[in-house]
Amino acid sequence: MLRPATIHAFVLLFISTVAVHGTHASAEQPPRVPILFDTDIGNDIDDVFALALVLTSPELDVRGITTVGSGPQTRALMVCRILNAVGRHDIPVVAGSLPQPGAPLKDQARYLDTPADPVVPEKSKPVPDLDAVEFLYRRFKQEPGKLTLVAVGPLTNVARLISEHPDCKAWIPRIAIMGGAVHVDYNGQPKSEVEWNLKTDVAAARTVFSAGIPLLVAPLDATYNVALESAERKRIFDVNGPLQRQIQTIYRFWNKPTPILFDPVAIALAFDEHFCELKDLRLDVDKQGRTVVVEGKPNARVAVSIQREEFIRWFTERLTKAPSVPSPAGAPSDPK
Ligand SMILES: [Ca+2]
Repeated sequence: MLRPATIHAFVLLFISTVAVHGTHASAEQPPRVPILFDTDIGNDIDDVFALALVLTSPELDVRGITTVGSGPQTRALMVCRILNAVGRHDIPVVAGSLPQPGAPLKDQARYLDTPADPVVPEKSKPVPDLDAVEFLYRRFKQEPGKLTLVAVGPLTNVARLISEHPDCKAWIPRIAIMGGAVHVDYNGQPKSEVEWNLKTDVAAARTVFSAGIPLLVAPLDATYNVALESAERKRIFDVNGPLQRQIQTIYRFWNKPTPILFDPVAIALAFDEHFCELKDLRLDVDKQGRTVVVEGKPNARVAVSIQREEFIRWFTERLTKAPSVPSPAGAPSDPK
């Protein structure tokens, strides 16, 4: 039988061991990358997978999500519906203001008509009386030099931010973009191609690429081949957690078989470049929306290829996880 003094000593040892290991563990974790995420969720399916990657990546601290493209309010409702299902009500969602270019929303918006996941009450709503540009401006002003903007749709909101608030250029350390095509087309062939995001708002793309803000670009060169085949889709959907159920529901409305994970590559690049080969290039956007390599000081860190198998394996593994917990140091409680 242990004497009380011995038990006391064991308790003290246990507490000090936990404290030391706890401190040690947190000291080893690299700081998370704070991002603002601008998405045209609702047309192609890859935005849904990109949002899922955001939510399952503990390396990221998402401070807000904005929507771009036609029907921005509907797109914001889709984002909120996904956040509701996974309990991430801490993330502000703000719709872009009209007019917005781009293809109208069709089948995927029917996701909003499906019954909500019954275990989670509806809480997340788009922030009222605020548009994406004003929200982004306020966020960058609050934390100058700190926030990476990840843009995976047409660059309409980003260009408006830069044009309407040129002072914010100094506060944006970098913009990660899915867009453009440097050396290949959608089939990976060495052919000139106008990529969809840039084509949808060429003027906006020209504004952003000439703004002088450092760019991190995932063009077709590093994305055209990242197909999520049936075996990987099954692995993700079979998890059947709240997040995976949302993805699967929207995927069914998409009505096509094989997603190409264009946008998730830009998300991954924001915190881990090792899947891609990167080159520092000077990219211009011509009047047709083509990305052209020109002489001069590089304005973009460009992913020119990707280790497809490794990326798909990593991505699939990650999407079988539950979403990350909300950040205690995350978005301020006042969404505006
Ligand atoms: Ca997109």
